Amino acid sequence: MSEPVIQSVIARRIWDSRGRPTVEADVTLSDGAAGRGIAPAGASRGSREAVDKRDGGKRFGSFDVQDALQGIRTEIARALAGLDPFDQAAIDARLVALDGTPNKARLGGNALTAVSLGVLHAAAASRRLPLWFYCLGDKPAIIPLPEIQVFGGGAHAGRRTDVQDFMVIAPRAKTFAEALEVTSEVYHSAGRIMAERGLLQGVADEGGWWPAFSSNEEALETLMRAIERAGLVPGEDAAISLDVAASEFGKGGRYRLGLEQRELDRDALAEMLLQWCARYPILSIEDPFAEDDDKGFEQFTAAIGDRIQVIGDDYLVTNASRVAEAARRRSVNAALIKVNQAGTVSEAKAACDEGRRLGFGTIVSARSGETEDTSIVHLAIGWGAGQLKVGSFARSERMAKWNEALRIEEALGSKARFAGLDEMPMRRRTTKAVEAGVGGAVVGAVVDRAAALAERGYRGGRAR
Ligand code: 2PG
Ligand code: MG
Repeated sequence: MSEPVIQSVIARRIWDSRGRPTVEADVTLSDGAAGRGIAPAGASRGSREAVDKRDGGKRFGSFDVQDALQGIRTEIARALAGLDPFDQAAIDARLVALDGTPNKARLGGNALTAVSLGVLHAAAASRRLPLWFYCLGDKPAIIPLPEIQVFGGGAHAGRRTDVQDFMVIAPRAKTFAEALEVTSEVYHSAGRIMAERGLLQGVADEGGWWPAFSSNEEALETLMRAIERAGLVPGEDAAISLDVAASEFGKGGRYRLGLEQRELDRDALAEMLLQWCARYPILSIEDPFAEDDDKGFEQFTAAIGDRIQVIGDDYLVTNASRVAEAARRRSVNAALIKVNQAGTVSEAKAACDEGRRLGFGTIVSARSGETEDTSIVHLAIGWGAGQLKVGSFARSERMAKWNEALRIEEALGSKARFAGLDEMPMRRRTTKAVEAGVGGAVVGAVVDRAAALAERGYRGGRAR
């Protein structure tokens, strides 16, 4: 029997977790197998990301996607008909060439993402394999470490805090299931504390508690109390991970903390973050500086990259060349991986592979605008990423993904290894890009101060 080819691509508008239009593509093969791809949407985006095609105008807050759908129904459907669905690289190269722009603006990153994922799903369906298995092949399976949001701020919560995500990681968890148990306790304990303090205002875009704090650090303190209130030891049972998303409030080396009504320069922001790392059990910080601040990233990673994970999100935009350049500069030691930031499955996988090759931590991530689609969980396992970021521990567009990971972990049983902290760059250490070293004199002095603070304030995973 001959191998199947792509027969049809159908596009429709569906609605995302913010109630905004998004693109869904159904791809059918000549053997009857079908796959569905859905584009998520970011709110805090890097300027070098693939651009979504939106209609503008008055309808649906200018977010409608009729033009993107039209491009799929005409040009894209015609171009893919008859192609080999198992050659994802060729499919994606075809999509990129068809679009013809550096940022996918003509056909839209949302259109390309949905179609690219749709083809991948159809190919897996044709082979009668779950997506994770189709992507993994004969490589060993690693169940990723989850980082899960407790408070959501920044662009996801009316900028009630400047820092966007306050998350937890469960360092002692032996399984994904255990990591979720720890998270559940911390999440609900944080909600109870917020209620008691009269600060409970509902949830932010990714399901984390909508913060009503008067400083960014108050969120960290509350998170510490939440961990303790849950009967857990901060730093041991539950550690902290931040997404500063600093491009949202900084440019040209200057940073405006709206909540605290103050402006910091690069060194002052570094000092604040290093002090937080000394006072709180922080294991990971994403986008600590704005996307244009190479120097901030370099100095910060030199100062603390041997102890914590420093992730580039808006900074790297899931681009393999930017990952390689960041490794050369030693400006981060981990890469966030989002398919729609690159615009196709193959480009996102290339960024993930490049990160793995260079000893980086790699974190497959959802967007703030999501759907019931659970593809990213399969990709995280299929690509051996080691870490997974999906948002918080509420709302079904988030829980669908955590639950999917539980099912895959169960299906794999003893055949899978839970990554735990092992896939974080501090543990991997396979590259010079994450070697310890102290950068500029300013940051060097800050590190000494941070070390002194660590002695006094925070030690061995226990707050004093
Ligand atoms: C991020 C993501 C997910 P957004 O910054 O990492 O939290 O947010 O999808 O809005 O870019
Ligand atoms: Mg981010």
